[in-house]
Amino acid sequence: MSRIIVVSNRTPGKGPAAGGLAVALRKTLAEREGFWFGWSGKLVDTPATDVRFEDIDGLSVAQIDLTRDDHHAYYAGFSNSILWPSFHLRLDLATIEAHWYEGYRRVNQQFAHALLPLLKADDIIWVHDYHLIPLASELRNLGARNRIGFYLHIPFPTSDALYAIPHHQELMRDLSRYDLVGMQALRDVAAFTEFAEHQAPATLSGSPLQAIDFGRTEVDAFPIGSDPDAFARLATSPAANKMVKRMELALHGQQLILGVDRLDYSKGLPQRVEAYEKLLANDPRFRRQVHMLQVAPPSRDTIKEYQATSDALDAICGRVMGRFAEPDWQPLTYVKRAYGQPSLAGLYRLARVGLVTPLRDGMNLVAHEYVGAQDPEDPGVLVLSRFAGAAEIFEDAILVNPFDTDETAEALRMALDMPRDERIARWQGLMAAARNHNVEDWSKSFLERLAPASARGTATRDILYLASVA
Ligand code: ADQ
Repeated sequence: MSRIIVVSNRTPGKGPAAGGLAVALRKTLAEREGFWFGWSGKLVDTPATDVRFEDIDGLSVAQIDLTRDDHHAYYAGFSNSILWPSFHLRLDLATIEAHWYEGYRRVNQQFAHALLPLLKADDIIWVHDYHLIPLASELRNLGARNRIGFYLHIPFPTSDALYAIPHHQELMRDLSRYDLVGMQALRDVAAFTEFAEHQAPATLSGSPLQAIDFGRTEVDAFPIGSDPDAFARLATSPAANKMVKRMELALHGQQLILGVDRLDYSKGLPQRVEAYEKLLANDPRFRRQVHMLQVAPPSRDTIKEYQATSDALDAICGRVMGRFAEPDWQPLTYVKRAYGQPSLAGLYRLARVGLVTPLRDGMNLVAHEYVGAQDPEDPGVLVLSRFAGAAEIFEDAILVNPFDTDETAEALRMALDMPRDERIARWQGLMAAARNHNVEDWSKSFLERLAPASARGTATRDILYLASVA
């Protein structure tokens, strides 16, 4: 059987804190052989292509170092100040510095040069996420003929947002050099298709036309998930119980509304707290009866837009405290740090409402984890943004428009007032959906589709899109 080579910006670290994705891919690599390739986390002064292999808890990991300047242009620059905001439809938060593209390209070239000598002819390569869109092109330019797949963990943008990205046509051409492109949701595949169709030569004039040929590229939705049964077990583990006991003491019987996110503007955190403020303002019976806990560890905090989101969240949490807190009651707790999975599982299980309201999200694994951790006899309610990929899967959640804080406040009221029978019925639907989309099946189905046609016994679907290159 072919080896699997997983490539991502960072390789998994030591210790048990790995998320579902790392656990599932570790398992795949253990069954199939292969290694995980990525940046070591180390910054150096001169570019290097030498690769260090390391065994990390039984996983074979190959790492390279990057120069400080390249890393800045590639990671904080092109990836997270241009691609991330544009793909999340936040062009207002994008910073466009043309030279970052060169650093982005250079790092992808460096990855390709370092990876190529490690490859066997029949290795299957699985590249992850927006940092590495050009990797297949760079490998193919060096002569690699392997099957190469790409998985986009974040949403695919609408055509308008894509047009705003410098070098977007090169990026689309880069996508066409993969054999398989996987996206989170059907809406992402539809956005990709729309871009490809709008790029038809007939719609443009006055520029030299050149086709981007997607004839050898399959594009499909492969919604990622978690391991909901593992979360169910974790939620009743001693470590989770410890957290539950701590929180129960603090709650004094109040119902818990829980948010768990990286501190990122895509997660809709200020809007979420505003919705909670409206709940308390509109319906005074909830005061002293509910408590909101928002866990949001800082991420990418060297980027100024992230600092601004953090400031906005500080301000609105302060406003809600000032407006509703009493000497002996606080309406909310805001914790800016990460917790281990057992503690999170305990919090999920305790929460009457899982409030997952990103403005836009590829999938959102917190929604999956919340569902997995519930008590089947007395489950909580998932309030979910309709702009998360998870909304395509979780029909039994209360779906909201996170920009409409009145609607979210009303969803909170419904969730808090929901009778147990309805909570159980909804949760059963949610848990079935979470199991149907578990992360292990996700990994298997992507790799099955990426296997050579001879190994699958099916012919590659033919898709041909024409596009123009100005
Ligand atoms: P993220 O944007 O990071 O992932 P998400 O899917 O919610 O978002 O995954 C977050 C993971 O981090 C979860 O496993 C969660 O438990 C963990 N996490 C979040 N807050 C935490 C905290 N305070 N402490 C500890 N752990 C915390 C990107 C895309 C998503 C997509 C995933 C996977 O943006 O849309 O679902 O990749 O493809």
